[in-house]
Amino acid sequence: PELQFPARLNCATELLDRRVAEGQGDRLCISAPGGLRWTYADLQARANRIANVLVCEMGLVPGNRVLLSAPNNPMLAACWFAVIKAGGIAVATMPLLRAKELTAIIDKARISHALCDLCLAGEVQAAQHQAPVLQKVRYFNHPDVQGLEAAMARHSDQFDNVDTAADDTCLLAFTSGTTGVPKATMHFHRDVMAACACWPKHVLRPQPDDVFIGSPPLAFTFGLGGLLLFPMSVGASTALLERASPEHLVQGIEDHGATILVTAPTSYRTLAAHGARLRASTLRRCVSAGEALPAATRTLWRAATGIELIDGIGATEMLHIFISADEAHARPGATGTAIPGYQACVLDANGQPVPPGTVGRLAVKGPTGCRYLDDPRQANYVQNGWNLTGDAYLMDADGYFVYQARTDDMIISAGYNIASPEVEGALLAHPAVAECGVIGVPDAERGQIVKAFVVLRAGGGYSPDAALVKTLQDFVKQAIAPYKYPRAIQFVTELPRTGTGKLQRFRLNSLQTSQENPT
Ligand code: 3UK
Repeated sequence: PELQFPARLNCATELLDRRVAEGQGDRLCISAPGGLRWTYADLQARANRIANVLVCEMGLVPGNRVLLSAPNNPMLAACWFAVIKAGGIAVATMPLLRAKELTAIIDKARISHALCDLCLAGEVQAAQHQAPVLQKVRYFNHPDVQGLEAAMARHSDQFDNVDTAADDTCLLAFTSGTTGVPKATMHFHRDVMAACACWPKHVLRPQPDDVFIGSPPLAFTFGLGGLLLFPMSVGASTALLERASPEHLVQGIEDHGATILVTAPTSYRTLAAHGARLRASTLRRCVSAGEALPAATRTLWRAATGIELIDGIGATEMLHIFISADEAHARPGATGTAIPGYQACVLDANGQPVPPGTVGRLAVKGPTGCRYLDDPRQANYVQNGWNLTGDAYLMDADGYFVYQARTDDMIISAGYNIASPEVEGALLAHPAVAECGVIGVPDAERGQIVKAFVVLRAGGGYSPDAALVKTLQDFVKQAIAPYKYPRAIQFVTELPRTGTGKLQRFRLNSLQTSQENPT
C-alpha cells in the first residue's frame, strides 16, 4: 500500500490538535507517577504555551533546531509538541549524556535553542560553554520565576501551528552509536505519520482504551513512537516513567493500569521474576525491540506471564519498526515478516538477492528511510535505494526473517562463521544463565575463539567454577552445532549495556581477565 500525504502537513496538528478538534480533548493522554493526569486538551494547552514562549521570548523561527533533554516525563512530551508546532526541529537526547557528548550533538546539529529538565542543568550548562551556537536555554520542572513554567503562565494557551511542508524535517535522531561517532538522522513530518500508519496499524493495533508503559527514552525513536506517538495516534494514553527499572515498571503497570508494555529483551528477562504480579495485573500485550529476542526469552516470558511477546526490528535510520509479527504470527527465533508498506530482502556482498535460507545482509525500503545529516556514511547505509541496516539475516521460505548478528559481530573461528547471538540464545536456555554476551577473542591456532561472558542467575545456588563451565559448554553443544560452543567462559556480575538496553559487545573485551579456560 502506497501512503499518500498532503503537501502541507504538520504532525503535531495530526497527532494532537486533531484529537481535540474531533472531540477527544477530555480523554486521558499522559499519566505519570504522583497522580499526574493530562488529557489531550491539557497537553495541547501546555504545548501551545511553550510554543508561544519559543516564538515570542526565545526568538525561534521555523527550521531552528531545539535540544530537548529530560527523563521521560510529561513536560518533555509537551516540549516535543511545542517545537513541532512552531516549525522547529526536535533533537531529543538521552538523559544520561555528559557535557562532552552533548557538545558534539549541539555542534553537529547546529542547535540554537534548548528546553531541558532542571535536573540535567549541570550538563547542559557545561555543554553551552563549549558550544556557543546554543543561544537560548530554558529549564522546565523549575519552581522559580526564570523557569519555563513561569514563562508559560505569561502566554496564551492558543497557538496556530506553523504551516510546514510534509517533507520538512521535524526531528533529528542520533544513533545510539554502539561503535563510532553518533550519526544524526533526519525525519520529516510525513515520516512520523508514516510510522504511525505502519507498524502500529498493522501489527500492534492498539485500542483507544489501551494504556502504554515502558522503558525506552523518548530520545530514542523506539520510545518516541512506542510510548508517545503511537498511543496518541489512536487516542490511547501513555504512562511516562522517569525511572524504568524492572521494579518501577511492575509498580507502574499496577499503578497506571497499563495494558501494553514496551521494552527491550534484557528487561523481559529480569521482569520474568515478577510473573505472579504481572499475571494479576492489567498487562496483556508486550513489545520487544532494540536487540534480538532469543527464543529462550520468549519462552521464559510466556511461562512467567502467559503473554506471547511481539518482536520487531527497528532502527533510528528507519524511524521505527519494519519487520515484526503479532502474537498470533510469532515464530520463536524469527523477528517476523516485513510489515505492510515495507519491503525487505537479504543480499549478498555484491548486492544480489540470496535464496531463502541463506544468510546475507538485510536490506529494507519503505515510506521511511535513512537520511544522515551531512555524513559520508549515507552511501554505506543506502545503496541502490535499499537501506542496509548492518544486520546479517536469513529469510525462510515463508518470508520470516531470522536474525543472525550485526554484520560486524560475526565471529570467524577456524574458518567457521559463528553468530554471537546464536550462542547467547543457546546459553540463555540454561537455567543458570541470567544474561550473557559472546564475542570472538584472538587465538593463535583458530584466528578467533568463541568466548562467553555469563551472569549467573541470582539465588539459583550456582557457583562460578570449572564444573559449571563444562556443564554450559556441553549444554551448548547439545543445542547448536558443536563447533559453535564457547571455548572460553568468564563469569561476570553484569554486562555493559547502552542506555537503551543494547549489549555493547565491543566493551566485553575490556572485561577480560587472564584466567581463561580454553578447552
Ligand atoms: C538492532 C534488533 C534484532 C539491529 C529501534 C525499534 O533499536 C532501534 O534502533 P537503533 O538505531 O538500532 C538498530 C539496530 O538494533 N535491533 C533492533 N531491534 C531488533 N535486532 N531483533 C530486533 N527486534 O541491529 C538494528 O539494526 O538503536 C528499535 C524501534 C526504533 C528503533 N530506533
